[in-house]
Amino acid sequence: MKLIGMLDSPYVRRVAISAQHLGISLEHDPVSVFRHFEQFQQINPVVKAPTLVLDDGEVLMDSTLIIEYLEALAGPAKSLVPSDLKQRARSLRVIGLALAACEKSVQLYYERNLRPEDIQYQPWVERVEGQLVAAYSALERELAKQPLNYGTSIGQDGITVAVAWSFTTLVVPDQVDDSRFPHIAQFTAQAEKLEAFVSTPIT
Ligand SMILES: N[C@@H](CCC(=O)N[C@@H](CS)C(=O)NCC(=O)O)C(=O)O
Repeated sequence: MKLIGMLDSPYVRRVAISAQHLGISLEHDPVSVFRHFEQFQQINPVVKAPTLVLDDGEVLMDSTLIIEYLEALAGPAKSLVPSDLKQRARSLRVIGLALAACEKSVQLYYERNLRPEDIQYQPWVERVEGQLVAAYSALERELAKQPLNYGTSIGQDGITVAVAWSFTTLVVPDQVDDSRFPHIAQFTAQAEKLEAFVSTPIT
């Protein structure tokens, strides 16, 4: 199976790290949705990263759906999401907040880097900035309430939180700082030392 997309995408990176923790080996092809648009189009006409090309040629997209497929392939014993319903709901909430933070960071990055300055719309920018801070504030409260599993027992919640924070601090560093979100920052610093993170560098 081939994972298409650059590791500076938090969505591609969470798939690559999750695959390692699920014990699944993926070939990685770092095709950029911007610099290699036409090459990407040949693989997936929608040009969305991540794209996963299965061995039989089937093409999947969207990180959450790809991870769902990889989870099914790995089997329930290796799952990165708890089976206990209460813990599962908590994990899904954390993942949802982290994915929202990724989405808002991507929107701000695109606004700043793709849209010409003279047609940027400040009320929209402020709305997105507010949503980004809201997502990280809620995550910070979640982590303060109950720490995330770490090390070999890191789950999909921990993977997605760490990937999101590393991405936001890389692309829109002015929006967040460690002192305001200490639990997230400390957790990410630890997670980034894990083998699957180190071997899947963001840049
Ligand atoms: N919800 C999707 C979001 C994927 C996404 O937006 N990826 C970006 C790269 S970070 C992309 O494909 N951008 C190109 C575009 O949307 O045209 C997921 O979880 O995979």
